[in-house]
Amino acid sequence: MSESVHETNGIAAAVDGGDDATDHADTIDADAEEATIDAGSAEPYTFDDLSVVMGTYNEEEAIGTVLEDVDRVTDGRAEVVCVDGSSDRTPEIAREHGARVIEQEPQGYGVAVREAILSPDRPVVVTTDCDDTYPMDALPEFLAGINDGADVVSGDRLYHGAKAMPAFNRLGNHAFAALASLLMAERVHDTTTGMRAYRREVVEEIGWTENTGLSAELLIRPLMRGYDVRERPIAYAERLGETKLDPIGGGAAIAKSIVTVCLEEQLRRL
Ligand SMILES: Nc1nc2c(ncn2[C@@H]2O[C@H](COP(=O)(O)OP(=O)(O)OP(=O)(O)O)[C@@H](O)[C@H]2O)c(=O)[nH]1
Ligand SMILES: [Mg+2]
Repeated sequence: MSESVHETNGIAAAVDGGDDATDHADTIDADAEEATIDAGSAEPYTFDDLSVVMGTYNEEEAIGTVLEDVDRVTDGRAEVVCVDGSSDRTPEIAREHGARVIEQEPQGYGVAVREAILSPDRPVVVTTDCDDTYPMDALPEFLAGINDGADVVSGDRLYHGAKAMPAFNRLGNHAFAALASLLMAERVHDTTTGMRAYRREVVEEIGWTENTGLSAELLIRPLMRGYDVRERPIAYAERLGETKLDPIGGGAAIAKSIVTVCLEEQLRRL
C-alpha cells in the first residue's frame, strides 16, 4: 500500500494508486496520463465553468452567509444550485441570492446531493453543506486542482484537527477513513467530507446508490476506478443551525455504505 501525501504548496498531492502489479494499476496510470494531457491541452476552467451545489434542509440561519461567500469568492460567476426540502425560509433566501432552487421532499442527504450534482451542466461541480462549516474561500484552490488534472479534489477536514467538530463525529470520521483505507488498500484521510470538486464526467459516468453514505461513495468509487482523486486540507468551522445528522443511525449507515461500496468496487475489478 502506498502512502498518500497532502499538498503543502497550493495543489493537492494525488492519493497514490496501489503499488500492486495488477491490471488495475495500469488503468490508474492510463487514466491519470489522459487526464493530464487533457488538462494540459485545454483552456483552464474558470468560475464561469463552476456549479456550487448543496442539499438544503431548514438552513435559514446559514444559507445567506454561505451564498454570499460563494458570490464574493467567485465574483458572482459560479452557478449555485440548492436542492431544497425545507419548511422554513431557506428557499426564499436562496432565490434572493440568485441560486437555482430545486424543490424535493426531504429524503436524506444523498438523495438531495445526487440530484444537486446531476442537475447542472457546467463542467466542474463543487459540493458543500449549507451550514457554514466549509471554507468557500478555498474554491479557487479546488478549481486549480481540477485544472491541474485532478478528477476529484476532496476537502480533508481532519488534517488541521477539525476542532469545531463534535468529538464523537471527529472520532467517527477518523474511523470511517481508517475503514475505507483498509478496504481499498489505499490511504484516505476524510471519507465523509461535504466539500469536493468533481469533473462533470466523473459524476455522470458512475451510478450512485447511497444516501447517508453518499459522501463516502463519491470518494471511494472514483478512487477505485482509477480516477485522479486528490485530498486537500481545509479548515472546518462550527455549524450554524441544527444538524440533520443522527450520529448513531447515520454513522452506522455510513459504515455500511463504506463496506458495501468497497466490496462492490473490488468485485468490479475481477
Ligand atoms: N434537501 C435536503 N437536504 C438535506 C437533507 N438532509 C440533509 N440535508 C442537507 O445536507 C447538508 C448536510 O447535512 P448536515 O446536517 O450538515 O450533516 P453533517 O454535515 O453530516 O452534520 P453536521 O456536523 O451537523 O454538519 C446540509 O446542507 C443539510 O441541510 C434532506 O433530507 N434533504
Ligand atoms: Mg454539515
